[in-house]
Amino acid sequence: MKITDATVFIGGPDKNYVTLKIMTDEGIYGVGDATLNNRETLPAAYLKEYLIPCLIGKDPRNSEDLWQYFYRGAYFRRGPISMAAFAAIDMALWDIKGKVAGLPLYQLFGGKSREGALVYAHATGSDLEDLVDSVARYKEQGYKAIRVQCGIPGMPTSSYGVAETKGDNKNYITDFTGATPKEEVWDSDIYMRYMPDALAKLRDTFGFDLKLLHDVHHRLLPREAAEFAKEIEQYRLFWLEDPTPADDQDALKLLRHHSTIPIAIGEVFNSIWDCNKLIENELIDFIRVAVTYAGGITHVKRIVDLAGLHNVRTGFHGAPSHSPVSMAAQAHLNAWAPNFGIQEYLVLGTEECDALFPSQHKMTDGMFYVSDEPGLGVDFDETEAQRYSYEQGFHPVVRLQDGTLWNY
Ligand code: CS2
Ligand code: MG
Repeated sequence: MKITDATVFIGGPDKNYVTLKIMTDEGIYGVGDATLNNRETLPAAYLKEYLIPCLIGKDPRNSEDLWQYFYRGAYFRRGPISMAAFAAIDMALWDIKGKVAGLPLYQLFGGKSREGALVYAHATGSDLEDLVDSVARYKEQGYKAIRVQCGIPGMPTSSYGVAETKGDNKNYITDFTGATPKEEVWDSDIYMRYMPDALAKLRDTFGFDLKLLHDVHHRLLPREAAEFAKEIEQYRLFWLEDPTPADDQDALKLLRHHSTIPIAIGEVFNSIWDCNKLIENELIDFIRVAVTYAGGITHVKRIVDLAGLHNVRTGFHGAPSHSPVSMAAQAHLNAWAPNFGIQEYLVLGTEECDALFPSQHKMTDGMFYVSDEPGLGVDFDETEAQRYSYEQGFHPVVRLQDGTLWNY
């Protein structure tokens, strides 16, 4: 079996999905995702200019050797752009492998460890009252786990993950179109003084059966993160996410001494080397890598297996920027992983999205049920794709009140 061609397309309904399609001489094709949010053209160029020419003529079933060929052959290793490009190839090769075998990918990983995978939605509110309404709506829809992000009184601009206007209950969209980044102002002290009472109000309103998650989004210093984690431990969050940047994998040691709150980190990581110390020292409870950002199924399976040795569960990233192709890959891993935790799931199922990426995967009542179609179980409609084109966007840039550049 040989690879004969491959194409890359950027675009989608309100999204710049980067979709790779690899064709073979037996008529079987595979799809992969290289959507690196707000930098989409870069993995697309890497694929078109460097990687696809090397794929032609190769046997698509040798996905491990091809992963090593691109990772070691790149010389300059790791980084989000190259790992997203490798990820797309890897997902497409696994898709082909599943189609050749006539099996859904979870069967090739070792079969199902569960029927449904728990997912969580993003509740958001410009103020606490708005957030309570948003949580109530998701609870009504059957979600058992909900992330809560709240507008903070006195914060100079809107905080992370917060609807700009009251009652704006669309899923928090992280794509910011525009020629340059929007600038936001952050104050950790204002946040740290307000959020504990907001979480207390949510527990008073919804009780403790509802799984609540909260994303600090890298905003606190390690010491602040330890103080904050200690203060909110009583509200029994399912997890506290990205309390402090983890470029320094030792940054969480202080927090772990002061709080038993479950910690989730990893969505910005792109290789096992970004998180192996966090996992081996059990400084986290959930690893948040995304199949697209972290080198594909082949590499993320390694991370999941390492995590499984150290009581760390999966909590794959699944923000609105994630393509149904990457979410399908994660769905198969979620069905298989013995140390599955939870899947972030922003309602992807719009009519346009389903038309562009037809699949039998189902999300209902806060649980995700993986498709039994061979391979990834998701397709890519090239005719439908002609409706879309790329629109540049940027993540916001964040500054402290004194102008210091801070973490978005
Ligand atoms: C967030 C993301 O979903 C999350 O946990 O951290 O939405 C993040 O803001 C975006 O993926 C950034 O592109
Ligand atoms: Mg996050």
